[in-house]
This record gives sequence, structure tokens and C-alpha cells, in this order.
Amino acid sequence: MRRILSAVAALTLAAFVTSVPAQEKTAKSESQTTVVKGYVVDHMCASGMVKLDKEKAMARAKKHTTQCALEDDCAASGYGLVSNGKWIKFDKNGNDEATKYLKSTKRKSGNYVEVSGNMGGEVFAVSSLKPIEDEMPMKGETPMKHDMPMKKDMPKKNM
Ligand SMILES: [Cu+2]
Repeated sequence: MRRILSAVAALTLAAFVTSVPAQEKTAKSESQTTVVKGYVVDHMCASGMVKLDKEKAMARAKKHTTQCALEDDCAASGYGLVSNGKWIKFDKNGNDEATKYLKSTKRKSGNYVEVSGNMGGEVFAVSSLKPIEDEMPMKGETPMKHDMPMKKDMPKKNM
């Protein structure tokens, strides 16, 4: 009898263990963590950009300077991403993360980042923000790798 009971217990335990991953899966898909890439821009400047077509919007977002984003009016309008030519507004945490990033970055423009979080209602609830390598080099232009143009990178003009 004892042996049967422990076999039943083992089976019950096995059933419980195998059911756990399924539950985790459901919980994960419900929280819907999304990863988005784009340029960190303030709302004020971005609102003009996203009226343009996708390519132009991205080019403008890339050129938008860190200094501009940190100016009082720009900062007050809140931050978000210009991603795929569209505006994605950040929540409070996203704003804080963007401010922290903009104040510490050495980039003068081209603030290309990856954010993960929750795209729920009107704002993107940011859980993390990290700078990543700019995937969109401008046509006919070498991507800026340094804050200051290096002499050896400048095209030589021997007239
Ligand atoms: Cu700006």
C-alpha cells in the first residue's frame, strides 16, 4: 500500500512539474514585452519629423542633436522614440531613462537605442533603455564613430 501511495504522489508531482512551464508561457505572453529600436527624440521636435515620410523622418531623427533634446522646452515636452518613421511616446520611467541616457551619452546626435517594455495604451511603458549601434547610416555619408571628426577620416582634397 505504501508503495502505491508514493507512486501516486510521484505521479502527482510529475504532473505538477510539467504543468509549470505551460503556465509560465501564458504569463509571459500576457505581459507582452516588446523590444523597439529607434532614435530618442523629444516630443516637440519629433512631432514635426513624423509628419514626413518614413525615410525623411528617420534622417531627421538621426540628425537631431543631444543638446537640443536636453533644452528646457524639449525636455519638458517629454521623450520617446522615432522608430520606423513613427512616434512612440514614453511613460514616466521611459522619460527618466531617456534623460539619464541623454545626459551621460557622448553622442552629439544619432541617439539610436533599444528599449524594451510594454506597449499598452497611449504610452510605451519602458522597462529598460540601452544605446545600440546605429543601424541606419545615412546615404552617401560615413557614420560618425567619434565625437570629433578625426583628421585621418577627412577626405583629402589635393587640388
Ligand atoms: Cu529637440
